Amino acid sequence: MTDETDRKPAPGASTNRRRFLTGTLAGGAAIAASGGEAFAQRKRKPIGPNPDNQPPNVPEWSKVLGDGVASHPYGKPSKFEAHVVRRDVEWLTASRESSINFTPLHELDGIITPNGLCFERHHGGAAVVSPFDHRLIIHGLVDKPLIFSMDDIKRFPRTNRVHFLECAANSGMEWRGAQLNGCQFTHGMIHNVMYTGVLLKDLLNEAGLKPTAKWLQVEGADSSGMNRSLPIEKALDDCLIAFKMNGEALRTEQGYPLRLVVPGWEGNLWVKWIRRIEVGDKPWFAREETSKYTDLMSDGRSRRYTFVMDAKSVVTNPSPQAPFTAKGRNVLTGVAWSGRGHITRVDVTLDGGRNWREARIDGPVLDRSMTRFYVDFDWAGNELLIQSRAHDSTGYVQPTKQELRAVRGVNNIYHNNGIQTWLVRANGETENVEIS
Ligand SMILES: Nc1nc2c(c(=O)[nH]1)N[C@H]1C(S)=C(S)[C@@H](COP(=O)(O)O)O[C@H]1N2
Ligand SMILES: [Mo]
Repeated sequence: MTDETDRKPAPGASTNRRRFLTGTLAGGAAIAASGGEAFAQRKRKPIGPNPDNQPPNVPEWSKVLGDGVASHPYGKPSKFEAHVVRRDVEWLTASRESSINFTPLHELDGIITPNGLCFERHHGGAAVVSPFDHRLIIHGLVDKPLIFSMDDIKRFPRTNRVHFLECAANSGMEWRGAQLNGCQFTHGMIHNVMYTGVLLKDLLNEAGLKPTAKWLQVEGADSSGMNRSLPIEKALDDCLIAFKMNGEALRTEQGYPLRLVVPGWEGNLWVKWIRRIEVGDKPWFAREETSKYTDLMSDGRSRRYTFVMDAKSVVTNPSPQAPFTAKGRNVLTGVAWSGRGHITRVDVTLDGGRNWREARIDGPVLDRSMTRFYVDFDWAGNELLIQSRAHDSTGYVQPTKQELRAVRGVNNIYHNNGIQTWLVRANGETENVEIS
């Protein structure tokens, strides 16, 4: 078996990461300006109302036959939903291949992210991998090294799990203050999907772990390799090797034909296009380009092993990209999640934290999954300062940004789970702000 650990990371991979950091922290003014422009464009709906199609008239679509069943072998969203797309921010990273786009959270409801709208994070672009030639190799501290084809993997017992995947850098641009005007950009490095796959534990047991096995090095088949170190306890606990998302094959962008699912842990460990697992007795951090996934503290020390994503929430509507359009009856909604368990409660304030009320949770409440909440209320047209605060099954309560900064400083971009504030103006216009 060939050992390919000496493969080079994608050209410029580490410099891109550095630029991501400086671009973020230095470019505050530019960020706010371009965010506003993009916001104005998004507000213009591509297709508007037409009174000829409204009562008492007979609308045009009632006068003609619709498309036949052979017209759309694979269905797409209605043309009226063309604005519901992943979006990226051009200045954020130096290249399109080592980059990121964002889930349009403000356009979604329930808890499942549709496959075509799941944010993408690549370090070497999205690899197009043939399932006929793809193999998963398990070697290192095992009794017998194994090579699995896709068919081999699909013969193991399957399991279905709904989990969120959040990039550790989600909300990272907001560490120093409110920056981006829209929850798509402040919180959109997350998706929530039902995975079908097999337990990683079953594949490891098939190879037979040696008693000295402590860490896995996991590698993807894309040009970045995305080598990550995973402790054996987590691998044997609940990790999946998944081949389906929301019932259908993984999308190319999400790692087709095979990805690692690491419930509750930061996104960079969820290796896509997974091709190799080397079992070892120590972590490979020193060799990892992405070992910079550590949290730099104000005193220059860094937090490491910050694998778990703490409880977090965001109000998706209203938000800068989805303002209230009328006074009176309105639906406020959002999502909450925790990498340590399930969401037990979400509080919402409309007046910047003076009064809190418990939001109504609706839909499935699952372990390490997004949970949907609502507040149904009458808006008098007054200014609002909206926040949400998540509680999880460990008793943890989502902190304010001030509380986070007091502990971690501001020289950081990872693991920002602080409470988000939206300012709703009397005309409905909604802005990303911070209050102290
Ligand atoms: N092979 C490979 N796996 C990868 C990456 C990558 O670039 N290559 N990016 C990681 C990071 S940093 C994140 S946040 C998630 C993003 O998963 P998504 O693209 O499905 O949203 O994939 C992870 N797995
Ligand atoms: Mo990430």
